[in-house]
Formats: sequence, structure tokens, C-alpha cells
Amino acid sequence: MKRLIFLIFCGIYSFSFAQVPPKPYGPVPSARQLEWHKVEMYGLIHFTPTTFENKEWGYGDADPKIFNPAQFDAEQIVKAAKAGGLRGIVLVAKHHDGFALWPTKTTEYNITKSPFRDGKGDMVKEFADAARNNGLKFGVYCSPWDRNSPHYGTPKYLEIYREQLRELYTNYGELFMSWHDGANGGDGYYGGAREKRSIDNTVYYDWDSTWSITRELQPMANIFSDIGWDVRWVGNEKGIAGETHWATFTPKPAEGASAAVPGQANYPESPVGHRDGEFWMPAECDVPLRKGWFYHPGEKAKSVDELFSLFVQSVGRGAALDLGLAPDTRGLLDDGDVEVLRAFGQKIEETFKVNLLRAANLRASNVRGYNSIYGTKNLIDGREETYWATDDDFPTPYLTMTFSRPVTFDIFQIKENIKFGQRIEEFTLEAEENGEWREIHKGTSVGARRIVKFDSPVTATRLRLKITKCPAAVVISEMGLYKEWQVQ
Ligand code: FUL
Ligand code: CA
Repeated sequence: MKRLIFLIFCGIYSFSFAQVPPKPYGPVPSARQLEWHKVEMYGLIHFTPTTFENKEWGYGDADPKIFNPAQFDAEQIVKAAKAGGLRGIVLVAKHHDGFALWPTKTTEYNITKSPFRDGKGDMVKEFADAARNNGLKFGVYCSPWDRNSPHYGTPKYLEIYREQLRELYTNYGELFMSWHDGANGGDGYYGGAREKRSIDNTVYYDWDSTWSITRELQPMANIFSDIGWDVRWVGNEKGIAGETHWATFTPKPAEGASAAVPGQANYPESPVGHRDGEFWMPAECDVPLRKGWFYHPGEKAKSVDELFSLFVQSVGRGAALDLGLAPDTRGLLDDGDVEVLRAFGQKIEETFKVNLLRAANLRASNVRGYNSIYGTKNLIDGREETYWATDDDFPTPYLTMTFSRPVTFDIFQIKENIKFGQRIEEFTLEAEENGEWREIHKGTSVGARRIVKFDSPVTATRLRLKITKCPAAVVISEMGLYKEWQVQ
């Protein structure tokens, strides 16, 4: 009898032990960052009087009357973004020229002084509504640097800036991002002074207090800045993250600077991040669809293949792609831009439609607690929340994928379950050739999504993934093999 009780006890003990999920490793994403990761690709819209001046940085002296986009249609722009596979848009509600696209109480230099909708327009609202109507998330960019304000550089301007944020945070529904650029100080109109104003950006904006307004009024808005907070700048405007990309990062003051603040940080380290970083602060890779952030008649959109390559080098490295969209003076996206977005969206959709790995038999060298709830079938069920996990003392497993007939692919994809942190440090992919394993790829960080793009298609009947360096149990949500779709 005693023996039986003992056995039952052991059974219950091992059963419950086997149910224990892995412990998180290192910093993990917050609820708001997890939502941001799901967006993956979004657009950044620049459209102010600067568009009508054919400039990249307005000086702050443009007559509001030039802002007259007679055919403006937020639906056209947002629909084009959606067709491009973008799941959100961030509107530049105020750029460095200081012109507010909404009827703000904080400055006269705003949309009500323009002919747009006879001075009764609110472009932030039109974009916010169009985004929501089309199922896209909405965010705002309000430039801290303001080349129009006579108060720029004084404490009064900081009050104005914070009030602008408050207006944007209270009148346009839930925001998924609050975007803060690092450009601040320099020459400008400044209410007619036409001079150079320098501020000490380590103290002037008092970001801790400024961003407490964001937290209070928009708790789900991810704060983007050069040095992170929720999302860090990738350190270039090419749309490319490091080949190795750690979502973890520790902002440090740039050489010679006293504090890590927007405009002064350790940018050379931003593309890769820090393996032992203190915070979860994944990179956003921003890049304009055309050459400039604003529309210029002589420029044209990048090609579908260029965009796909940027997608692989940003989203495919666990970061996000923020693609600049520039409406023209009509207030519409150029036909060429619309077409390229459509074709890009189609390419992504078609490429990732069929996961060829679903046809494989998957065998792992270890499954956590021998428990099928952590089994390899979770890798191909199309659900992010289910995962293959190993035992804590088995962080370098391998996984064999066997097909009944040869499979041809040129994309291999892995997604870690980032709720448990970023874990994998090195892996290899091998293909069996004449009974021997041949390494076809050696990779590093995985994180939210790792897309490995092969230069030419690979055909194999057996493949093997080896996790060769990982500090804790492996937790992988999804894996896949795909064939890059080409425009027919
Ligand atoms: C930068 C700005 O200076 C550019 O004009 C543009 O808005 C880009 C997205 O961010 O900091
Ligand atoms: Ca899954």
C-alpha cells in the first residue's frame, strides 16, 4: 500500500513538473511591446507645407496658405499602405517646420490657417479615422524641434510641446506609437527672429517627465526615440538591422556626452543591440519608400525587390520596418507608389502563404518533460502562442525534418516565443546529401522572427536544425520553409 501511495505521488509529481513552462530569460517585452511586435511593418507619413515647398526640412516660415491639397484623401493613402502589408501608420502631426496638422490651441501655425477644408480641417482625425476604418493601428510623430515657434529654446516652449502631446493623446483614440525624432536645435524662423538656437538636449526636454504624460494618457503607445524607451532607432535610415539583432539594449551616452538622450547616444551599437542589454528595446528600421521623407517630383519609389530585401533585413531579423510614405501636393500617393506597395504586399502574402514544413515529420532530440504540450507539432500549427520547448538542462537540441519527397525552398524561418525573452544565440541548418549532413546556413540571434533567405533554391528530403548556443531551454513558436514568390 505504502509503495502504491509512493508511486502515485511520484506520478503526480513528475506530471506536474512536466507541465512547468520554461522560465523567462533576461528582459522580456511589455504588453505594449508585444502588440508592437505584431505590427511588424508600418508607414510614416510626412505631409506639411514642406511638401509644397519641395524641401526636406521646412524653415518654419512657409505661408500656411500654400498648404492646399485639393484632392486629399486619407483613405487612398491608408488603403495603399494596407495593400503593402503595413499594419499601422504613424502620422507626422508636426514636423520641424512647426506646422500642426490639427486645430491645436497651442499655436496659430496650424491647419485652420490653411485653405484645406476652408480652415475647418483636421488631418490627424482624417488619418486616424481612415486607419481605424481599414483595421490599421495609428500613431503620431510630433517633432520636439519647432522652427516656427518664437518660444523655442525657452521653458515656455516645453509647456507648449507637452500640451501638443496632450491634445494628440486625448483626441484621436488609442495610439500604438508616439514617435520622437532626435533632430533638435539649429537655425529657423522662430517667430521672425531668423536665428540659430541651440538647446542642451540632455536637459531641455526633460524626457522622463515628458514621457510620463505619454504613459498616463496613452499607456499602449510605444515610445520611439533614438535611444529607445520602448523601441530604439536602428541607427541608420536605410531600413536595415544588424545581421545579428538583439532586442535587448542599454542606452549609453555617446562619447563625450553626459547622458543618453535623443540626439546623443551610442548609435554604432544600435543595429546589433546588446546581448546582455538591460531593457527590451527592439529596433525600428526607418526608411523612406522614395528617396526623401517628403515628396519630390523627380524621385521615385524603390522597387518591389528592394523592398523585399529590406523586409528580410529588418522584420526578418526580429526588428520592425517603418516605411516612409510621402503624399504629393494633390494630397494623394503617386500612382507608382501605390502600385509598388500593392505588388510588395502581394509578394509577402504569396511568399508566406504555404509553409512547406507542414508536410514534414519533425523529430526533436528533446521535448520538455516528454510532454506533448511542448512538442514539435507546435512549430507548424500557425499559432504564435504554442511552442516547442526543451528541458532546462537541454538548451542545444536538434530537430530533424523528414519529407516523403524532396522539397524546394529558398526561405527558412524561425520565431522564438519572445514572451520568454530572446534566447537562441547560434544555430545551424543542415541538409542531408548522399547520407551526409551538409551545413547550408549558420545563424545567430532569432527573436521575434528570423528569415534566412538563400541566394538560390535548396532541394532536400531531410533537414536538420541544430541550436548550437543558447543559455536556457529553447522556446520556439513557429518554423517554416517557403519559396520566394515572383511577380508572374
Ligand atoms: C528625422 C527627421 O529629421 C527627418 O526629417 C524625418 O522626419 C525622419 C523620419 O526623422 O529625425
Ligand atoms: Ca506554434
